[in-house]
Amino acid sequence: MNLDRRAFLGAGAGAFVCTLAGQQIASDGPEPDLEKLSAGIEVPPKVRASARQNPLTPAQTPTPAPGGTRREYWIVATKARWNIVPTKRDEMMNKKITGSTKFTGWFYREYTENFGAPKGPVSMPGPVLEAETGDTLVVNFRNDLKIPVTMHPHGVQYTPEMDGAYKGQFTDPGGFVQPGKTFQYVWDCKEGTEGVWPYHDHGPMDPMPLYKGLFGFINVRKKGAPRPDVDHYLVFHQITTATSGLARGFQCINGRAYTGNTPTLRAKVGQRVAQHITAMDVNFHTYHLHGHRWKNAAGKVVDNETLGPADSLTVEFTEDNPGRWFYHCHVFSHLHEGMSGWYIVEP
Ligand SMILES: [Cu+2]
Repeated sequence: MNLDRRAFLGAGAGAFVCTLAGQQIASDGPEPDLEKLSAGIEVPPKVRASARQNPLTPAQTPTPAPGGTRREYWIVATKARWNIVPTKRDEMMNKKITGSTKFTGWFYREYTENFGAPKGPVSMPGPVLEAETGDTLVVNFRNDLKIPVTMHPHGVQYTPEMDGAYKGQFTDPGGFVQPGKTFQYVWDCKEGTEGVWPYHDHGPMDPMPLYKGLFGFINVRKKGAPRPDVDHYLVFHQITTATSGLARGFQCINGRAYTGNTPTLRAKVGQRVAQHITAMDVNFHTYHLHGHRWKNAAGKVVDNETLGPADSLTVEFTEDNPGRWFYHCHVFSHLHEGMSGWYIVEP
């Protein structure tokens, strides 16, 4: 085990988050050198063998169900500079946020067919992968980062080869996509997989790439079901000092912290609104929305629901209350470090 003094103090004093290549990482400690750490990880045998062949695997494609569609995506893992608090203000407390808020984030970025060109700017979360029950999701993934990363889905149906998870010596090629390489994931959205699910990196450096922004949503809609008028997607997570190298940590929604920087959600009275929330760190969070209420899974009317790590929640209601509202995590320490936003309803 090779710890420099700063890393050792960080690991000893801080909140433990993971052990990578034998090094303990503290979430509030210094930023680890992931490239250096990952260089010490042995390339698993099945990955070594596949690297000599065409790495974009000929799909062992599950056929879409009758009437189903093959939904193909082209996604690149990439890095870009990212500002956590672009306005430098917290509109909730009407207060200035001082100090540096920029770091190098990691992103799943959607491209046009055959990795032609980016479809838009980088985003946190990555693109929403949309399907209906009976469809097959085909995700062509290229890793432009300098360490092995993956895409691991929740909720949908897949074989172990399509798991996108590092499993030591048992790792399949999709669980260790090396720098510059591609892999084709094929996931089945059969009946019973409907819902909104997270996807995220599950490679050998998991969860640090996820902390840097490698996460997104899959939305499998039930075929034929009426669509909401508005879908909102929110990820509750933290960007820690070990993630960013910044002097302090932030409690974030979609990579941004503090009201006015986090997504400002919008809807109109009369619209059917669906809000999808997941949590992606070591904490429990709650989703609280002012001026509104909905039925939870047990049928009880609530306005605040708890999310554990990687839980996903869909809140649905018909909008009936115009005005400027807050949505936020009700863990006060999270709220006051940035985990809140505006929800603006027009009459
Ligand atoms: Cu929280």
